[in-house]
Amino acid sequence: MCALALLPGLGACRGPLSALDPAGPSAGAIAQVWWWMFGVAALVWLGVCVAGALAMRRRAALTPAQHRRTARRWLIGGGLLLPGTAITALLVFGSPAGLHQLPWPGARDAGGAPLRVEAIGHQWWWEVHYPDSGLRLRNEMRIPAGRAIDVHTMSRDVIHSFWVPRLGGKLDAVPGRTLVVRLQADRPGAYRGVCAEFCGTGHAHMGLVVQAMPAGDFEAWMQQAQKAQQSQQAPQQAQETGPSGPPHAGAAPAAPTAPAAASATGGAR
Ligand SMILES: [Cu+2]
Repeated sequence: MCALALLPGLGACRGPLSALDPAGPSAGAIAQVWWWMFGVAALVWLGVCVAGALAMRRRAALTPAQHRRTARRWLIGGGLLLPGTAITALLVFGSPAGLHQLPWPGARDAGGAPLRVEAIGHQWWWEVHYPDSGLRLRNEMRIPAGRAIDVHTMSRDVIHSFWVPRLGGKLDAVPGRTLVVRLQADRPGAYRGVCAEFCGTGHAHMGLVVQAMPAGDFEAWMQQAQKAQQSQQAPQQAQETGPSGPPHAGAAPAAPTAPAAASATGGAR
């Protein structure tokens, strides 16, 4: 009854940072596993309640033979069958969900070849780099809706964790390593992301927004952003006399952050 009373609270599972409100196949696979685990855990909890009630019934004392038989049943049922079934079920349902988060070729590339984007963690902001175009954004990632995105995570200082709950799994950004997670947004919209690994005093404010756009709009934005970046870089290069260091915390790293062509993609939920 207590569990049933909590069911209305499940309405709170929706929201901009809820992994239970998926907006793409990668996040959907994770949510599916979560609901299976929730359902099975609820059944186990009910079973324990029933077993507890039965155990408290007044019963005649067991004979030694009955005691041995009961102990054997618990050993086989609770020690072998139950964990064996649970682990097998977890592998059957969990492994496909894990595969959804990996950059496997072919499986879900109906929207075209996966787009490679780099998410580079800094204290305390995200640098988003498009290797194909050289474009860089700050705390913002633009992607085409309906197309797989392979996010390569890295870090320039400490360990961060890249996570856009409604689009896919969480992945650490580790100094000296590059890890890859596949995201996808089924529909255009704005999806919030966070750093999910404590990385210092500014950690709580280390968020980003993923703007999923219609494919045509994304291409148009990319071309416009590249032109804007080139026009910005030209006078900068003329003024600079030394090598350019890393961008300071208050500036976007040589990148337009919000070209006008990419503004109408819907609001964050
Ligand atoms: Cu952090």
